[in-house]
Amino acid sequence: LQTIEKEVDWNLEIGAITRRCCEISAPSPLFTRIKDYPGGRIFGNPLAKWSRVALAMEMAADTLPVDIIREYMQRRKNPVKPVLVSDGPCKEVKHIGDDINLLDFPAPFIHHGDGGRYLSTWHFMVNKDPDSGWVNWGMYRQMIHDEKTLGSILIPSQDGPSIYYKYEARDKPMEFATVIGPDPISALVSCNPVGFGVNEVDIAGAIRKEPVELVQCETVDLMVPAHAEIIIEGIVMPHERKEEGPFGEYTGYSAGGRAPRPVFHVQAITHRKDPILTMSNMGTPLDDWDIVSSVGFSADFTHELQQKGFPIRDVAYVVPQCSVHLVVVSTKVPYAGIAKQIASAIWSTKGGLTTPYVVVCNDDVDPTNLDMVIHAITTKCHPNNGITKIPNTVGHALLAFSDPHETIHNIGQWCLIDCTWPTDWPKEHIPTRMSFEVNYPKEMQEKVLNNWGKYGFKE
Ligand SMILES: Cc1cc2nc3c(=O)[nH]c(=O)nc-3n(C[C@H](O)[C@H](O)[C@H](O)COP(=O)(O)O)c2cc1C
Ligand SMILES: [Mn+2]
Repeated sequence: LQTIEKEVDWNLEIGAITRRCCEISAPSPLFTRIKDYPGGRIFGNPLAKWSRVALAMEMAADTLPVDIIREYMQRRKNPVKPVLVSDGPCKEVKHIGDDINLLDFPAPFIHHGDGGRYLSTWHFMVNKDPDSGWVNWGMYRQMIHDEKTLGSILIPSQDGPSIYYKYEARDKPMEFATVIGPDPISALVSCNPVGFGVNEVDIAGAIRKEPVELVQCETVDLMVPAHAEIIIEGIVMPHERKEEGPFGEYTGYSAGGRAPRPVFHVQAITHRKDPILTMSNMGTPLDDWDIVSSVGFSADFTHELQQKGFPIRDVAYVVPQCSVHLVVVSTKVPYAGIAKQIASAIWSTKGGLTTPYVVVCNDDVDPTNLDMVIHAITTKCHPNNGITKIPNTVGHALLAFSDPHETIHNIGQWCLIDCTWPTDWPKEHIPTRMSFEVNYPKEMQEKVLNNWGKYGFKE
């Protein structure tokens, strides 16, 4: 943590500082003097480093990403129900009705070229399925339109948005609550594609090893974490749209363009005394998304593939270099076609919808080792037979490679990069890896290692 007492401008300066912090792996900044906002505070890049996730999970700060993911998977197996409380810090100050002004918060203008000031970039939206009463948590950016309304991109394949479109089909308004400054684990889980019908709050409880305390909202029939910094409550009307975007996105580009999108009407704001506005700065790696999606997607895909009985070794949503759009699975290959089967299983999950590239390797490849993965792709993937393209699948408006038509219609494109040796090749046709570990007899390896210093090498 780096407390910044020098006055900073909400207009681009906070954005530029938080972006640079991501890129040079600097401490998370806490801004305590913000131009035009006496007393206002902003906390940036909450989980943009692996050490912060480790600390949030009460593990040693230097825990390796692969061990964080394994621990996460382990804890995820035992969901912990929330407990309901009657009051909490998020209720210290209440603004209802005419007393609401979103511009009272120092929402930063984050990237040059953004469509406006984004108030919600480290938060989650709570909403309820009208059929089952199930409640979803999901992090979806929110831009300030004016004192009392926000705008957001509601991508239909996402859980929270799909609920909105159900209300809209019935011509009904939808209640929402935005939770800004939740505990770090609840924020992380709200970014994970846990799937429709699964309670993010129970998974957050599992990872925290302690239930989340929930408190009733003032004006909508929803519960929110009692310890959050700021709660925004209101409704989204059916069919109403207002121009929103673009926004500097997780893909590392400005994305989504400016388009008519749903409008969030605010009815109440409650917050702590002197609340801290939390924010992330999406852009080129690493940022908070790279970390939280590495943890969440890797865990979800592993869970899915293990459930289906695939003989996998490890799954990495490209940990820890940058986790956008590519998953690597290393597996045993007991029969022909397993790579296609694994890719199909991944694409059938919620997270698979935003994972256009699936790389499948034999189990001698450590999927968290990018050098090995690139070596496998360039040497083992047959440029003609090894690549399977699935055209015109599910996509969304933020994918940088999409053409204009695909962007508007949420059309995706998927690609399997199969780096496993074909099972129908004669054994003698399969090349042997020429590496110290694989190629040389064990005795020779030991001899060389034992004599390493004697040869004159320092390391
Ligand atoms: C800072 C940040 C902003 C995000 N904004 C959006 C967004 O505007 N729209 C969206 O569909 N997903 C967004 N995401 C990704 C979702 O949080 C993620 O896909 C999550 O799985 C959604 O929850 P759901 O699976 O319950 O729909 C964002 C993630 C982060 C970290
Ligand atoms: Mn969900």
